[in-house]
Amino acid sequence: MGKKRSTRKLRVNFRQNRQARRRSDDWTRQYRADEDRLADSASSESVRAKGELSRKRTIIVDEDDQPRVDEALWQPGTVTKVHGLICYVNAENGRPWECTVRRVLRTLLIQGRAPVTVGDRVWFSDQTKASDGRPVGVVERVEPRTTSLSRRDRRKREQTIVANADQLLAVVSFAQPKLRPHLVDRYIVAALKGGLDPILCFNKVDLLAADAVTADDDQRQSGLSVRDVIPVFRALGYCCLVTSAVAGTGLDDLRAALKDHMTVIAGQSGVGKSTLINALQPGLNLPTRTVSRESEKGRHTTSLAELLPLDFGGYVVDTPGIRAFDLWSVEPGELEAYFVEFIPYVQKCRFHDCMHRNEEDCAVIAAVERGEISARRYYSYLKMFEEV
Ligand SMILES: Nc1nc2c(ncn2[C@@H]2O[C@H](COP(=O)(O)OP(=O)(O)OP(=O)(O)O)[C@@H](O)[C@H]2O)c(=O)[nH]1
Ligand SMILES: [Mg+2]
Ligand SMILES: [Zn+2]
Repeated sequence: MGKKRSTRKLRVNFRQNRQARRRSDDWTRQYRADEDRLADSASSESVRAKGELSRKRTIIVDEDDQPRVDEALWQPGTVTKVHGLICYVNAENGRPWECTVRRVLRTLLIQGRAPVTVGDRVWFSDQTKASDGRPVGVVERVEPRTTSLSRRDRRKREQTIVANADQLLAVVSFAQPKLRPHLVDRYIVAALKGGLDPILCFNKVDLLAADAVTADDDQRQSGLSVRDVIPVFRALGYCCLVTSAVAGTGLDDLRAALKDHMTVIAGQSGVGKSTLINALQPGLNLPTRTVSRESEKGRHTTSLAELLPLDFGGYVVDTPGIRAFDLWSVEPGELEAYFVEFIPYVQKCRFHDCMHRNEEDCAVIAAVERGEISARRYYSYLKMFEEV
């Protein structure tokens, strides 16, 4: 047993919400109806009626502001998928459970702007009795995250796509869709910001025949060809894998990079993320884009992020392609720290708060002019700077 954790009482505003949810299936609805009754009788929670619309509840929390672990009644697990109100949780023995999140916890998490997400380590209670023997449960507590890969969603709020992964595999393709190195730069920033190690995967190398590849705007601007892109990233110290999921190229290196890690696989729709995972572990049979779906423009083949165990060790999270990965909570002044090649120069700028855009005596700009920093990377920095 670990050290005894200090606890305190927390009052949580608890909104009344009795409408049936269409997205949840029957047992969820049944459970919701029972939840208030269960919670009212639980010793750690007390309910005080406060009119029709809202009331408060007192719960015991520890220093993480989370309900105290009850090892007698709860078991630990990892969230593999979230679909509406349902979280799919793998118990430590690998058994899958369908869980809802206890309402008071959901309220806490929403207040902290961190709803349960894929990769979260949780504690859940067994509610199988209430469901004719199906393994269903209720998430009672979420452990603090070690890392989080987040983006800014359409409502300009943080959306954590995956928690607790230790690396991000940023997948781009040489063609179909065409190579967009700027996206790679963006994924690197998001990974470093969230505490993940970036790995770069350049897929569909089989299409890298002379004229199958067309230059991207970024490349035209800086006069670089597709073949020049990878050496720049390699020189920065990033692991670059060159693969073909259909021809089997580079798969051993990819397997070695993923083994015993928890890796998020991110990249535009259609670059071949799911096809790559299937090539590494054929039994998974993840859906991939087929010719008949080719015409459905803008449609993603993978629609929900999902955590998948790998037989050779480790986990991957397949994610739906995101067209523009909008950075979340990166401050303009913080951005330079995520461009590793800028770091030796930033202290040599004349102004200590130099943003390396048009300031006088900027050492970063001088380094770009001397060719010591890739002009393409520098344009990427400017583009991201305008956004954040
Ligand atoms: N030529 C070639 N085609 C590939 C390769 N990898 C994947 N594809 C094809 O690219 C298309 C898209 O692959 P998916 O695996 O569905 O792409 P995805 O990145 O998972 O896409 P979303 O799930 O929509 O985000 C499919 O038709 C694949 O067969 C490759 O290495 N070479
Ligand atoms: Mg996919
Ligand atoms: Zn500068």
